[in-house]
Amino acid sequence: MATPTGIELLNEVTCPNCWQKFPPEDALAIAGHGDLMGDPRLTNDQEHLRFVPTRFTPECAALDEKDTSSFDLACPNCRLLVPRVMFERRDTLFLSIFGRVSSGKSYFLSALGRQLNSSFPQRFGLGVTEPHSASNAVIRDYENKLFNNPDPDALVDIPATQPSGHKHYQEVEYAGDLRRYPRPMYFQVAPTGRHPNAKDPVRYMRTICLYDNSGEHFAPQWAKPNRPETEHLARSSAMLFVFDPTREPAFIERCRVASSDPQFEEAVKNKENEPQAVILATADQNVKKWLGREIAAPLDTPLVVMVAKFDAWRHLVKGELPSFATGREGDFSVIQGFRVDEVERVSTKIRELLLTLCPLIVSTAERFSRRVCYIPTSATGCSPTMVEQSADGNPCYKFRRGSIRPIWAEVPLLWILQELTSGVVPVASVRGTSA
Ligand SMILES: Nc1nc2c(ncn2[C@@H]2O[C@H](COP(=O)(O)OP(=O)(O)O)[C@@H](O)[C@H]2O)c(=O)[nH]1
Ligand SMILES: [Mg+2]
Repeated sequence: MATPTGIELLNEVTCPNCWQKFPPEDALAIAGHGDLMGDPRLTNDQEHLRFVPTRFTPECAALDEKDTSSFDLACPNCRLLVPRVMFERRDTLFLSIFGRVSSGKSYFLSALGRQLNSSFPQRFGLGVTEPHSASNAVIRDYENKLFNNPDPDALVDIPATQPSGHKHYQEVEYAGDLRRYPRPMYFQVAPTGRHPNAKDPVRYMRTICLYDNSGEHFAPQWAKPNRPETEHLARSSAMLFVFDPTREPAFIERCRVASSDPQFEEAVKNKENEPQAVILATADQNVKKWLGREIAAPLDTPLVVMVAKFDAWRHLVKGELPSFATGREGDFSVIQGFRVDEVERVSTKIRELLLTLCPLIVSTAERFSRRVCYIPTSATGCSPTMVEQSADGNPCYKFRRGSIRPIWAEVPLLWILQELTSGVVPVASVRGTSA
């Protein structure tokens, strides 16, 4: 089916919230008029009313009962917003980020958002747009907090992700049963400028649908396979597990003296550092239950084990990380090539380190997926300072804005993109030149 604008539609749309499949003509419209607030099935009273559209503008926007036009559509099952890009005949990559509480997921997303707007276009000729910008409010807010304070001496932080609340989750009532869905974020990546495929951006464009989770939902007692908060993991095209060395006993032992990061000492005081392999193992079991697969058989879904907060444990791998792209630092006159071989060499090195310090992570990851890549990342490139103790007794960490410099924050996504697509990320040939 084609719309008047020539966009080809899917015969069947998959809702990125409840995963129900529906024909595009069954979509509900979301009212545009300010008086039509609240929908009987949604607990957030800031949501507009959903309705079956019967009248349209020439541009195909639905007209609500107050004659206000709106382009926003919703799923007929869960009534949550489904951005128009999800109706288009185009490959969507679903990516899920998970890991324990405080492992650094929100900081990582903030740094990733930053790199998508800088490193992607500058180095790889990849333009990144937000096809539904309201859905990306959380990541933009994170990015603003961490990077956009004009005072380099300002102390900045990102408040912890709440396991409930409308900012990160959306609630739907099903005959008295309340279900909570993580709010997806949407990006579109397409070749631009000097990218070798820039002449055909539509062919190579990919929509990325990204889920951030509050860590509680991956604790074994919570992550039941029928909880919608975690179901999206089973639907993912690739998964990112954030592993936090500052909460892992073997790393703490090696780093508490050598590293200036206060998180190691804090973890010693805390005493309750449950091995993070438990979260990974729970996710593994739940995903395979969802998919009806045998627990012993690894999936083909790529899994990135992101070993976070690299700035705090970098001495364990003796030195700097190599460049993950061809070309000179800061020289954006030519398209750079992503050095997969170099990233995979680093992955082998990190795997060896993990095998020595927490072998269970490696065995669990490799039972989960046959395509695992171990990638060190740092969202900030520097350690935080503890500025105060919050009311609940937890420390409050902040970073000096001018000292924040992400390390390898875009590498997990580049690796996933080159695993799942071709012609999108320019990949370096083995000799180190741009392809
Ligand atoms: N040293 C260091 N600390 C980090 C980094 N990223 C996050 N943190 C710290 O880890 C804590 C938890 O991060 P957050 O992203 O909120 O964790 P989440 O619960 O997984 O979303 C924060 O208080 C930060 O101080 C990093 O790249 N390096
Ligand atoms: Mg968070």
